[in-house]
Amino acid sequence: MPFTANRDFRKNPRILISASGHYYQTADGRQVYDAFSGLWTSGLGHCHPKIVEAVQQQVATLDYAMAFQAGHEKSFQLADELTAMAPEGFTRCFFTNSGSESVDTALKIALACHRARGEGHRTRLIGRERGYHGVNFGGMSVGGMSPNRKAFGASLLPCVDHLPHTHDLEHNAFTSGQPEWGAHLADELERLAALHDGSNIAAVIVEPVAGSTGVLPPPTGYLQRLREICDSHGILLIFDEVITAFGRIGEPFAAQRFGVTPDIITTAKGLTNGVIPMGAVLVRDEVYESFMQGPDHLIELFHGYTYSGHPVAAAAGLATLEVYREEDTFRRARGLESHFEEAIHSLDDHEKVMDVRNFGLMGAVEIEPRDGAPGMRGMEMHKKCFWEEDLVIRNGMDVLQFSPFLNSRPEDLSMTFEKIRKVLDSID
Ligand code: PXG
Ligand code: PLP
Repeated sequence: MPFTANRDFRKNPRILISASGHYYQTADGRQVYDAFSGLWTSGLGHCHPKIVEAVQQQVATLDYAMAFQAGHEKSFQLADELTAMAPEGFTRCFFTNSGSESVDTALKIALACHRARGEGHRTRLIGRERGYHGVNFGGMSVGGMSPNRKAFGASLLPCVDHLPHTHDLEHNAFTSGQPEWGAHLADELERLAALHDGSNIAAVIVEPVAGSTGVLPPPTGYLQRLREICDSHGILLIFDEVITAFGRIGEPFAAQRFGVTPDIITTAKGLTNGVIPMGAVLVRDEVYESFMQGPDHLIELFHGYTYSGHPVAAAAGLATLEVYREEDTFRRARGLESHFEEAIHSLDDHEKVMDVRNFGLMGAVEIEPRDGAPGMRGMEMHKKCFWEEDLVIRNGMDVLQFSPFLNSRPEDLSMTFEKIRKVLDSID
């Protein structure tokens, strides 16, 4: 199983057999509330009828279309609709099957773009400590989650540096929204540019709000500062929006929420509401145009997946974007933020809680690790919530994470944190 303690899971498996709206049904016949909306994937709720229908129709009409040297209309239509939602200047996209593939695709586009522009010396990639960019070799190399890198240290990409992360409990504990402290940490990029010479750096990749490592909102001014430094050295800025895109922070993309426009955006998850695996990499027109040279009959970008732009995934994507529009999902999500913030910060006073942080509809509660057993209390919280409170939450070690539905009922947000308090009270 992916990122799961397999032997422990076997002892008492948590099996889900169906889902509808905001609930899963378990193998032992219970309805459990999903406070993580899939794995940050299913903001509209599960089995949305419009998306289900679109998938059913598509699979019976065009199940697969040769992806290299042929195509089908829905992938072009989805590309148009997707780039139309993006910040101005984004005109093209490339389809993948996951966030990890989106990240590796984006890094390859950045390197190949510089080369096509005659700047092949730009080979360095810069990520950030506590960044998560998926599990493929490129994403793992720029990522900064140490357990994911531990076994593979000698085989990661060369020429990679990491900015420091911005998480600091001494300055920022219990912050609502963006912390005031920490924008200066972006200046580390200037230091790396001075060390290597900025002209050797291809790209910087960051999550606008780090998700997997426990919801780390960017300090005020931090992303703006990264953009300025990238501009001054000709470095491409990549926002990894696998979690933050599609309304998770109240706009189509985090780029719009923060008013900072990157050069490349990676997405997945919410693109199809999690229904069919699909990701996309969006690029600014200048990036695309860099490739459009040489003879017409030759391939411009040597990259692609058998399932890039898969017809069934494209149909799911089109239906998902339509539902976002019809149900005014992103505005509704924005409207839930203050209630979510209040509900999650109701735990600020709990003796086992070290930090509570939130941005948009992303939240984390960091609990005191048990002496000598880091991660144990977090895992027990997950299990107790599942078996005793009919509530699905996610834990990364001792950080509890919350990804409420974009169309949550306010009372369910309150209920979630009332249950968390109860379980925190009862746990060792
Ligand atoms: N980039 C970011 C920013 C992500 O959050 C990926 C890339 C990789 O996507 P795929 O589709 O290859 O998994 C992710 C995925 C969690 C959690 O609990 C987060 C992710 C996946 C599963 C669980 O925070 N993020
Ligand atoms: N391995 C082999 C032997 C292949 O033939 C292919 C694709 O044709 C791949 C890996 C890559 O698979 P995908 O395009 O699904 O990523």
